[in-house]
Amino acid sequence: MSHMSHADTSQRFPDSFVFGGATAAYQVEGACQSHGKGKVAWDDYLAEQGRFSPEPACDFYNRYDSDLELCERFGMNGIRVSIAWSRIFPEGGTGPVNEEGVRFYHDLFASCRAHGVEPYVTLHHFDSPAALYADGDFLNPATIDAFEAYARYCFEEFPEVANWFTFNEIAAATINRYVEGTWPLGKKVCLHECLQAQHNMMLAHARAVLAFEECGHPGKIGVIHALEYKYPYDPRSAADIEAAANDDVLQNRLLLDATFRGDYAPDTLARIEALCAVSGGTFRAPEGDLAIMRRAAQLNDCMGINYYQSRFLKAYDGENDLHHNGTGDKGTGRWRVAGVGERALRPGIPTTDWDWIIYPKGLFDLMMDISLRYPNYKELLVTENGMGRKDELVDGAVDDSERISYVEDHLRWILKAVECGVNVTGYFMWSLQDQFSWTNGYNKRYGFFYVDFETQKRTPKASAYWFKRIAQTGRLA
Ligand code: BGP
Repeated sequence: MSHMSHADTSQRFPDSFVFGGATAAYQVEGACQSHGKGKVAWDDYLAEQGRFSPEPACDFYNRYDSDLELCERFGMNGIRVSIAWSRIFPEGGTGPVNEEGVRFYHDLFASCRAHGVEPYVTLHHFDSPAALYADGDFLNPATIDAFEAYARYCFEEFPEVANWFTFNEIAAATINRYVEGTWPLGKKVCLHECLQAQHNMMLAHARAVLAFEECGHPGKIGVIHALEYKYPYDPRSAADIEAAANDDVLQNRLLLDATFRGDYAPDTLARIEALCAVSGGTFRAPEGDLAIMRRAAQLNDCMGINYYQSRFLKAYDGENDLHHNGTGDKGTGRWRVAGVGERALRPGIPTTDWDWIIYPKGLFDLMMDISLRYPNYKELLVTENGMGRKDELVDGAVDDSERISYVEDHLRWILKAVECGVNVTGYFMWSLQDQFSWTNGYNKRYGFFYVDFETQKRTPKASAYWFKRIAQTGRLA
């Protein structure tokens, strides 16, 4: 299913293609509440849960230079990092600046340069400052203002960064918080707050894009979306087709319309309103917001796709039934929301231990869909893709051939999209090194580099050696 014909294996990625690994500040840095950093909502939430600590994660705050050296040794020419907003503005908003935090990022970017690894920098990766988060986060217009000010500060302070992303995964940030309730201050099945927060974050993105333009920053800017292709479980069932369309709007369509159109197509808007009504709320997208978003839609330079899985949807009208598999006990996850749909597994399509459906063709289908529906898109990057595993270090080595197959299959479908004319310019595996996972802690490993969290020793996995050859030759085989 996922393998191309043999003829395709001779294909090359374009010379300028970026091959790298991805990180996020909170998942790698450690130093969560030291060196002047302000709190984020996760700090107290995780402490209360007592399951696992984000401190020191993989200690990137102190070890970034040796990790970048590893990138260089393994042929990577790019890295995704994020700036922790509360390391720059500990109180959130536009309060006093933490100079030590600013220096840290200058040093990090200088180290990237020294190792020939281009930094792709995200301004917000699930880590709004705690005070703003508690005050409604992006449902509160004050956070939108604060985000614009923070973005503007970074564009001016870090001219050495050429590639910017505003947000990482607005869908995850809102669905996990307002629908699944698995993130701090979580609520269950509050669809109207979920979709309103998505709109407000896209307005904040748009305002940051306009600020970028105003600053005359010579680099590129875009946003990163976590996309999943939504297939009807039974393509002949009108009810399943409806469920797939609902989940598509919830996860992808609001955000893609906002990104590339700057407003909502009539059928998107109708479905947003219907979903909001499911939880008894309404949706507000005033003309003033849309005017800003329409201007920004023409200024985005690129968009990142984080792709892990796709979904097969069945119609569902029973009791809401959500269970997040955050332990790796295969078969325990459930996602059934009345009036939206049920995310079902299909026999014959493999899943990870965390019940993530492995379906590489979905990435191709998404890229084709974007290029056809939004012909004004300029450039796509795969900013995350990878496989969570319970990797084990055996005799000083990690055999993760399963991960190699996963990545290889996805890279083949990316090449196929390139062959069909889609402009894809980079691939970042999630993740560079093993790191902290928001709701799974440390037994779900994703990295090229195995991390012993006691000693912080890094060991390249089989996938790192395999990827090195691809990064160096631009060829899959
Ligand atoms: C994406 C996030 C990452 C990362 C990854 C894996 O949604 O951008 O931050 O965590 O998914 O997810 P998880 O750690 O839940 O397995």
